[in-house]
Amino acid sequence: MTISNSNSPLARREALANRLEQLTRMIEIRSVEDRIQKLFAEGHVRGSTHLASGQEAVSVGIARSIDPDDIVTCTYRGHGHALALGVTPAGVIGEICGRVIGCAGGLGGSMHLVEPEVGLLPTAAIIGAGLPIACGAAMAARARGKDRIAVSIFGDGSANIGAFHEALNFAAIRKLPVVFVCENNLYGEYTRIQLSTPVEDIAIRATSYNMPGVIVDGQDADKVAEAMAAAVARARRGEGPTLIEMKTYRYSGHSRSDPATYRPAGELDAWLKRDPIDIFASRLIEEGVLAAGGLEPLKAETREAVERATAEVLESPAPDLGEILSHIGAHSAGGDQRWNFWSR
Ligand SMILES: Cc1ncc(C[n+]2csc(CCOP(=O)(O)OP(=O)(O)O)c2C)c(N)n1
Ligand SMILES: [Mg+2]
Repeated sequence: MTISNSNSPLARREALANRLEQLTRMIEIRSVEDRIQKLFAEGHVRGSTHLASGQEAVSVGIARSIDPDDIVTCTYRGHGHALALGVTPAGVIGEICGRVIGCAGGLGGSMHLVEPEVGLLPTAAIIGAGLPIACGAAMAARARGKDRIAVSIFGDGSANIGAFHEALNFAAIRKLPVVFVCENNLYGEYTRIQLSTPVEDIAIRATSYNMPGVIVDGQDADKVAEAMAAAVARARRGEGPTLIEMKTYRYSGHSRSDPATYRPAGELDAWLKRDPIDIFASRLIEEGVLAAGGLEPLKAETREAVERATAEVLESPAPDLGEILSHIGAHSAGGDQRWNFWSR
């Protein structure tokens, strides 16, 4: 039995030190994404949503390598990162369904997940936006004499945005404690990487900014964590940023309206053979942490927990319209200090 069902983001984060919990969290992420897809079909979700099934090892590998006090920025494809960092399934599903139980009280929606307790800044729809913000968070930490680092997670397409280049340049010049993590899933919206990007490996761009550029098998949570540990240690030593490229793949289309018919035949099947949950489960069986045949019961147990969270969400009301103006500024009189990241 694991403690994934805890309602405390911090407790859920700390639980990730445990190998079985790491596997459970990857399964939880997959189950939540599957449930969100179904909630869409059932008409419970407004707008769009961007699933990251297939990329679970990146989320869990990162979350287990950093402290809850560190700061993370990511994008609309951030449900998995939020769960890995500690946001509860009800917090994520509730936010996507626009219910008060959601991690932003139902006001943010799918692309604006947030949890100050575990350092998750509000996720952003504007690609590349999180990179300079991570630099700012790192500068703030340094100015306050804190040991905190910032991690910015973004996609391969975002590596063609000006903010990517400005942020890497600035972080290198100032030796900022930032880890730039590019999730290279081969596509930016409906465009294959070769049609938008003249290099095969995003990591090579680190050379221009005189920082280490590392290519990692993003389907293997241990390899993700190993690369993260080196980059995090370098950042904490004051030696500056690292660019890590995670080679990974999203099983679904860009967003829920995209059937991904632009993918070459056989590509999805080839990636499914290197499924991050299967890879990690096999390793845990080898290590004796998981019983042979233990994966399916764990999946069933986790799916049930996600189902219970979904039921809780569907019982939760939508926020009052008047709430829209309630979190405009943490610094304003009566502002809710829970959202004031900068006082940390
Ligand atoms: C500044 C900006 N330009 C364009 C868009 C439209 N847009 C949304 S997602 C996307 C592709 C991003 O691809 P990638 O960075 O590889 O991330 P992925 O969706 O694969 O995780 C684009 C161009 C945007 N959101 N922001
Ligand atoms: Mg991409």
